[in-house]
Amino acid sequence: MQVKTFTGTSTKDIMARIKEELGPDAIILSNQKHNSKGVTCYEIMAALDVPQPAAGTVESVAPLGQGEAACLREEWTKLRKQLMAVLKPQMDIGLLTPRQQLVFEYLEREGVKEDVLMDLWEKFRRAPETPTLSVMNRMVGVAPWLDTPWEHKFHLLAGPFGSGKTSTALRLALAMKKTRRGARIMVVNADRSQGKGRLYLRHYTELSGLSYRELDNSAQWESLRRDAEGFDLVLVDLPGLPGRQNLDSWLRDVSGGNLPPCHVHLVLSPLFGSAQMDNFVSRLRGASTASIIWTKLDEACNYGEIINQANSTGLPVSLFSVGPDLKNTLVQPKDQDVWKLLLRHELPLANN
Ligand SMILES: Nc1nc2c(ncn2[C@@H]2O[C@H](COP(=O)(O)OP(=O)(O)OP(=O)(O)O)[C@@H](O)[C@H]2O)c(=O)[nH]1
Ligand SMILES: [Mg+2]
Repeated sequence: MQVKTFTGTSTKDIMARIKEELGPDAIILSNQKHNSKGVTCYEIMAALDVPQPAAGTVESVAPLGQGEAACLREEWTKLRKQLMAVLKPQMDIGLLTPRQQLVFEYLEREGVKEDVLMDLWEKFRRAPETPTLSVMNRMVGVAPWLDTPWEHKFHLLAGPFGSGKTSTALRLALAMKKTRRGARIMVVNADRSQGKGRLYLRHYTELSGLSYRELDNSAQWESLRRDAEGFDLVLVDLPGLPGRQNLDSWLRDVSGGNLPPCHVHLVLSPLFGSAQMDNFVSRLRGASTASIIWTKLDEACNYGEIINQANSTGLPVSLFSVGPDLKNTLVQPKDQDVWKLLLRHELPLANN
């Protein structure tokens, strides 16, 4: 059995190191908290019941298959639960200021996950004098879509079926046309299903004087970069991916490896539960993922997933969608919008 003691000032960092060094099979033997010169330190002893490879043995590390990755995730979820069971009793809410306590209770009610709350608890404890909102602001990044200097002109909108990809692509194209006078915008439909969405997108883009293309086969994907030469912005509406498909491998297959450098924006809605959301994000997220667009905020009854996904992916929020209509429903996030939504259920105001 391999036993190791991990120390640090943040339980979240320690958990991450345990996962990295010992893997998902590690078990927690003990957990202690010390105070040294006013600083709280944690000491967690973890063990792994796996025989060490004999000295000189070269281990070959094969890439994980999708099933194995899912297994690993499940194991890690179990380990995280065990860790939380050990650590949670230490998260004494009574040690926070009354204002911090109130915020804490609200976030718990919104479905913010325990490990995220623990991280916040630590931040609050370290900064009792700092205004609560400025501590919280560091938890969620924002990259207002229209004002962000994106590196590439190709933007792919990916998300679960019905999450609002097509309507967001159209509204975004219209908003860009309005704010960037003279910008040459192309809207691309990569959804091969011949449903209503395709007609809707074609109809409205053509009506608005925007360029429209369809990507039905790998030859069209191959010529996309050339076709888009005269354009400043290309918005690609992707289909939802069935079953266990993974976006990166799907894109590699359909484009025949000819995908231009691009940003992928995840179009998600808080209507999905936490486990489902984690599943979507693990399948859709890749090296090119640049932001999260949150849709259907008007229909949701809680918003904790916005914080959970910001925490687990590190991705900024780039847009909010607050209704099904074409007009006045797309909002660029500002600093406090996320917190107004979580603490007061106040929808951000659209002005497009
Ligand atoms: N209430 C509400 N409805 C929305 C919002 N955004 C989109 N919708 C509606 O959700 C439905 C699905 O939107 P689409 O844009 O077609 O979603 P999609 O992701 O392209 O769907 P598929 O292509 O079928 O996967 C439509 O009826 C939209 O009007 C929103 O912010 N709030
Ligand atoms: Mg669609």
